[in-house]
Amino acid sequence: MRNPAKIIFLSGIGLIFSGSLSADDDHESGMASKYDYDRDGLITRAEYDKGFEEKMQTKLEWLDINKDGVISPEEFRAQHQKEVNHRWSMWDTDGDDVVSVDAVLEQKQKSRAQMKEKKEKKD
Ligand SMILES: [Ca+2]
Ligand SMILES: [Ca+2]
Repeated sequence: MRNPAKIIFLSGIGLIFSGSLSADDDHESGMASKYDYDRDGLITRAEYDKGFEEKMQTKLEWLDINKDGVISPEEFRAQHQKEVNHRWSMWDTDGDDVVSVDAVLEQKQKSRAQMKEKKEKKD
């Protein structure tokens, strides 16, 4: 039987992560400039639609592990599990299966700084 406290704790971390993503200014500005294909400082509906289509295509290709053009529930689960495991390993650096909220926030700040650095190198 699973420990209900741990499950609640994990879903709380998920909420923190998804909430932080939508409020991440660097992430948002990066996405905005990505959609501005002709670099005129404006995003037309056509540019936005093109960006969305490319993003969906990339996501679908990523999900289709065996490249048969079909995404099975197993592929969907496996790819997302891989993502969850990767994120967890970044947070749980000592491998004790527990992370503090501070560690999650610290990791988020690190990712932000890296993203900003990457963006500045590109510009
Ligand atoms: Ca534009
Ligand atoms: Ca497949």
